[in-house]
Amino acid sequence: PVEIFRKDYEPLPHLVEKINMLFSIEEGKTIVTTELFIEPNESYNGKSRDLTLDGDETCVKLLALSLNGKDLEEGTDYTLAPGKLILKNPPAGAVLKTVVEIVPEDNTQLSGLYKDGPMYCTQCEAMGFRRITYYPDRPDNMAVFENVRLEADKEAYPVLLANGNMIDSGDLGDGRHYATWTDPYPKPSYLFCCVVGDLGKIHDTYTTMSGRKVDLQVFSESHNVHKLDYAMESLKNSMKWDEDRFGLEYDLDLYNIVAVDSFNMGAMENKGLNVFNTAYVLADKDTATDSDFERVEGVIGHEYFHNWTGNRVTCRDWFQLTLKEGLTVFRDQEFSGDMNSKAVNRIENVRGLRAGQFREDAGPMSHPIRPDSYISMDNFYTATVYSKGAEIIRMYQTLLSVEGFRKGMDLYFERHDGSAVTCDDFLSAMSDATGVDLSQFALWYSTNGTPVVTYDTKYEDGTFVLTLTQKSNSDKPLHIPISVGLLNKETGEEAVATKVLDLKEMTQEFKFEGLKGDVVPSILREFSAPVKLLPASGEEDEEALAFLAARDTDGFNKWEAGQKLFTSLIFQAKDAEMTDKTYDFAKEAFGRTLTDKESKDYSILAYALILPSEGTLGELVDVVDPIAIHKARGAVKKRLAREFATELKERYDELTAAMEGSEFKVDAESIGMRRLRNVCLEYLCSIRETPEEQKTAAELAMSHFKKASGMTDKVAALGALASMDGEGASARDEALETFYKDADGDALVLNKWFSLQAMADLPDILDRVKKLKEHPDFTLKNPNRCRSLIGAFAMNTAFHEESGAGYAFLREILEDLDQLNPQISSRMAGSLIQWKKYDEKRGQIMKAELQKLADMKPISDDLFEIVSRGLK
Ligand code: HT7
Ligand code: ZN
Repeated sequence: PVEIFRKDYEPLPHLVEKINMLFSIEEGKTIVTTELFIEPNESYNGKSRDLTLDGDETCVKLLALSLNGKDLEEGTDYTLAPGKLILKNPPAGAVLKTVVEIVPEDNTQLSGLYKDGPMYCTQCEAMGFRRITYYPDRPDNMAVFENVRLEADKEAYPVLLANGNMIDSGDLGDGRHYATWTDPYPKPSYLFCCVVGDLGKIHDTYTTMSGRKVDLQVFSESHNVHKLDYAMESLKNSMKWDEDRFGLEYDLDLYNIVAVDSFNMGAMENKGLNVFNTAYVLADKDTATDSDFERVEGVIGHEYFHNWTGNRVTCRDWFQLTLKEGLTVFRDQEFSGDMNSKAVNRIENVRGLRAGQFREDAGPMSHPIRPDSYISMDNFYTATVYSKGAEIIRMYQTLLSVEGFRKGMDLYFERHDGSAVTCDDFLSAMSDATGVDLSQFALWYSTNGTPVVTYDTKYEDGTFVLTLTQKSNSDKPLHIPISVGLLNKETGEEAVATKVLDLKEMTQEFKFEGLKGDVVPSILREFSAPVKLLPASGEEDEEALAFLAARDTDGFNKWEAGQKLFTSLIFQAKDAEMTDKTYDFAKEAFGRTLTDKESKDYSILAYALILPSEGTLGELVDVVDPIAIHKARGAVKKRLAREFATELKERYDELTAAMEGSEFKVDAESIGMRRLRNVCLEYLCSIRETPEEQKTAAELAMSHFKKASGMTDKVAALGALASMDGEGASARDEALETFYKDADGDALVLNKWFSLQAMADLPDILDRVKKLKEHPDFTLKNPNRCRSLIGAFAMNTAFHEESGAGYAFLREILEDLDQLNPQISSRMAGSLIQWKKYDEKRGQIMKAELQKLADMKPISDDLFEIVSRGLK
């Protein structure tokens, strides 16, 4: 495997400025013919004039090659090497014609052109185009795809789609037909797409802010067409939002989305032809949970927003990935916040960041948002590039204000529309548009790891002094925006409204004068920077946390204070025993939230009752004992459940009554009510010590299951039932069977059925998962199915069972999976690489399994990179 370095970037000596393509699709064989119009690249000042075309010879068979009508000779005119074709010194105005053969039916990697059920479709990001034909498959070659002609059997594949607009179509005789597409916007090969299949669709239109009518179509297999309406609604909302917030208008006459069952990631922003994993586009109340609906809205927005941040302005090279991904995640987060609740959205995003990105940044895959090297770029579509990248963009907005940020965005598009640029170009636009010096801020792009900010406080005679100290992997201090508000200790009133402090030194003092009395600081409001905030003393002031959990006016920090109290309590439960003092604070916060009848923000109440996840807790200690954390969290959960059993049931019943008879809706209030009621259910079902209690819990969950008004409640009930044993075992088995039957083969519902079982808290879970792996509905070939069973099991505490049987099981799966789909095997291997975080015995077993994978022959570059980093 070859490691590629950011520092080695060189422009291409020639650019393909225009391309024509012909796909002749037949069962078992597709012939791809291309014409590349090649010109010298003026920005190139290197020595070699040869042009390297990327091509994966393991799946692309070269049939013919000619330049300006003349057949080329291997050795004289070009050379072939693994992964490339080197064309000797092409003249200006050269037209290179290539003919290749590929077999999409054999493509299990789901990169390039592949077959999935009744359709052929492409996935080209990051380097899939080279699995279709020979081409400079890198983002700085932006070309006009002028004619893309698709030919296939008319009856089997009536729908022929590619980027842009269709300009011609017709019959070829002999039962075949064709369509020709053109895309006027120059684009890199990773944004190319075609889909050929038997699909149903829904159609709508959107009139843009300048009055242009755009046709919108969403395609899926015919039996799923009734689940496409929410995606269409979300698409129209996204289009309007981008106009209102950023003045960005859609630029083609047609916007197509296609739902695909087998897909490596969530979705893909191909110009004018997005491809979506069915899990992120199909949604109706009987098959999708509220979280699924939220995800559909977010991902539809995300891919749409890429049209400007990613497509119109793209990345110069793959090291700049966060330029488009961090920015677009930030945009989709802002969109979701505006569509629903800002505070809920922030809490959800930070929970995700801590569980995923903080963990990644503390392990062997830690890298800056702009990495310095890679072996397989697919491994760098990470939580760091995406979620931490979005936090960096959010910090620009916090530092420059919403208006300043908008000015920066406007300048960015003014300068770079139609080109492939770097993160430095983005920073310069932000800085030049606002006059703010961001040179120190640039360090965020090159610093890995999660910075720690410690705080110390002092109050004297009306002056409050806040001392902040930062520690990170950078030698020089980072520029960190810290949003702070002060609350009067006596009255709880806001003594100082939220203010952004520029932490630019290693240690810095901030004074607040003229106060009328002592204050409680609310620091890092709205989570203004992706850092860990800790008291300098090492001891959390629990009184202050209890105060903030009750009275903070910042929704995020109010929630955060409660989480910190729960965290203290869980660690006390783990190490020795819960202290009365901490328990009382946590109890007060829990009770107040549970009985808060004023707030209609039910989602916020629900999140305030949920204990920090085991993953987040694991991040706070040097050595993780997953079983001990699981037990301690469970102990706190059960104690609170018993303490508040009456109130929990009251709240549960109240919400049931309030929801009864009302129409099913997917709006913030209805989602919040379901969320809160399901949290109450979860606590109530955790009381299962005695056979009597087991019966009561099973009855409650079973009735919840049977009366469920949609998939959200069904999943909540089955989630509780799946872990029941003893007197609850028969209810568990009955519910699982009913759920399976009701699914009636629906792929996304079956995924839930697999994952709920894989995540259950039962003693024999590994045996159950092994049995499920042999289930006729299980296959390693479908990434969603694979994630739903194997991925979900790797998140279960049982995965870490002391004998190491869980680790061995995963390794065996990875051995098979790597032969089929390296992108998925390398992602799943992420569960083994954190071995240093665990106790000696566990860590050594994990490491030994990693070593077995490293010794495997053959091994994909993707898996090799993860495993070898993991072993270091
Ligand atoms: N830009 C898309 C990334 C993506 C991808 C990357 C590698 C392999 C397969 C992939 N499918 C989609 C998704 C996005 O961020 O919008
Ligand atoms: Zn993206």
